[in-house]
This record gives sequence, C-alpha cells and structure tokens, in this order.
Amino acid sequence: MSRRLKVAAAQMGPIHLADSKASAVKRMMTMLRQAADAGCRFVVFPELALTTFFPRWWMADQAEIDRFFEAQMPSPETMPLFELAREKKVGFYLGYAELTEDGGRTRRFNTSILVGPDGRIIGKYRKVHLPGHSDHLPQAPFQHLEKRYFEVGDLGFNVWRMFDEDVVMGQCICNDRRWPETFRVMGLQGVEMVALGYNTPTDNIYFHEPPYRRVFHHLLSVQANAYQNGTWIVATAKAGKEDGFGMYGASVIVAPTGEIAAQAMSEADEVIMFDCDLSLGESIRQNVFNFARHRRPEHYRLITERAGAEPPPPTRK
Ligand code: CDT
Repeated sequence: MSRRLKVAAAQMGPIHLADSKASAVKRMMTMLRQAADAGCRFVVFPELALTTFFPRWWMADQAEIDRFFEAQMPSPETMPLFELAREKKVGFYLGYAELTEDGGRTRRFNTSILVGPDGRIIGKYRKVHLPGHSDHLPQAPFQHLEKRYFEVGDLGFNVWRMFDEDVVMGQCICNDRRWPETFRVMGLQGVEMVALGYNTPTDNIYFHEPPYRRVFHHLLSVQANAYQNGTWIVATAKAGKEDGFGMYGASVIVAPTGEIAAQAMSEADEVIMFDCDLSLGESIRQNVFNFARHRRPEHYRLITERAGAEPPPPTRK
C-alpha cells in the first residue's frame, strides 16, 4: 500500500510589533482549517510565528525582550490552535521563542515543535545555526540579533515517527537550511520529511545582494538538501513588510528529487499544499544516495573536528 501524506505550508504575512499573539494564532487557525478541509494532515507554520521577527530590534530591557518568549507550550494564546488541530486530527510544526528554567538558570532558545494529530507535542528542536550578531549596530538599516537573544540549541538534529504511516519526520529552523550538516544528520536517521520555518530579510545588512539572489539561495539550499538526502522538505516563510522591514516569501514543498512540488506566490498569509508520496525518496535513498554503500566517513573527519576553514600556507611570501 502506498504511503502518502498530504501536507500544507501555511505561510504568514507580516506580524507587526503592535500585533498580539492572539491575532497571529487566529490567522494560523484560519489556515489550519483551510488545510484540513482540503485533506491535509500536517501543517507547517513559520519560525517565531507568534510575533514580529523581534531580533531586528535592539532591546536592553530584559522584561521587554521576554514579552516575545513563551514560558510554557501550549501557552494560553496558543491553546486554541492545539485544540483545533486535535479536533481536525491535523499535526503541525510551530516555531516560537522559548524561555525555560534550567537548574536555577533562565535560558532562551529559538525553538520549534512537532505536534501530533492528537494535539500532543511529539518533538522539540532548538535552533543550532544562529545567524547575525550580538553587538549593537545602530548604523545598520535593521539588526539581526539572534546571537544576543538566543543560546545555541542543545538538542541536536533528531527525527520522530509521526502519523499512522510512521513517517520519519525531522525539523530545523531557518538558517539551518543553508548547512548540509543539518540535513545529513537527519538523513543518517532515515528522515523522510523535514519541516522548517523561516524569517529571511529581503536585504542583506552585511553586503549588497539583489533580493532575487537571496530567494535563489533559499531554493538552492532546500532543493539540494532534499535531493542529497532523498527527503521531502516543507519550508514555510513569515513574509512581507513587518513595520516596513521586508522578508521574502517563496515558501515551498520540495520533493526528494529536488523538484519544487508547490510554491507560494505572495508575501501574505497563503496556504500551499501537496499530497506527498513517501516512497518517492526510497529509490534515491536506495541507489545514488545509499549511505551505507557509498558514504566514506573515514574521509569526513574534518567536518566534526574543525569549525572554520584553515587553508594551507601560501606558496609565495
Ligand atoms: N531567521 C534566520 O535565520 N534568518 C537568516 C538570515 C540570514 S541572512 C543570510 C536566514 O538564514 O535566512
């Protein structure tokens, strides 16, 4: 019998600083209903889906920063989303800012969760590849302060079994998609589908890049990683202009062949869907990317031993 999972990427348009978490949840519920009514059983929402992309703002007051974080999940604001998903028997991925007490220490992570169709949290991921900077750059057109507001995730890249089909599901967040290690670690656990949410500014604050090239790099990353690991990838943006600061859309459902099965057309709330055949990745994982037969880990030691590049000494002084 064929194993299939109809999934949706529920792209969100902008969430402004003044918008409440409850209003974001209401928008997500509208999209979850739309996806469920069309037969989807899994919905992927964006990274930091409850608030504006707050790392663009420099804030010094910890109480002000913590307004963007959740100390519990489900939280009072997100509970209606969990209840609706349970009623519709739809699983989902949700990104949010997590605040947790750990041995008397308050810790903050950029986090995502997988929620099963029974409304229970199956798996948690804390973002490993935090982009941006931690210092104040008031001259920049906007900032990217993830390194200031979050710790590096401590849970690694895991996979979980989901749904009656026992889909091997993985998750990661935004900048993680640019790093092949993210997907290879999940690939080595037999991943069949990866859920990921993102917030990617249309402009680069470090050097000039035309916006089309930023979208190209996003698509290049998810398409290549889907193919090289024989996995479906559902990548969902928060997009549009938040208080005037642009983020691109281009949410996509990518097949294990690397081909785009569905792509968002807007930078607003938009649901895209695809009925994913889970056997599609098998021929790739059993042939060209049969890891057990073809990988040579004895030649990959530098990948875990070294973070930065160290070129050999120059030949000419
Ligand atoms: N949220 C997030 O991780 N954004 C980053 C911006 C980096 S700019 C190259 C991203 O990788 O999309």
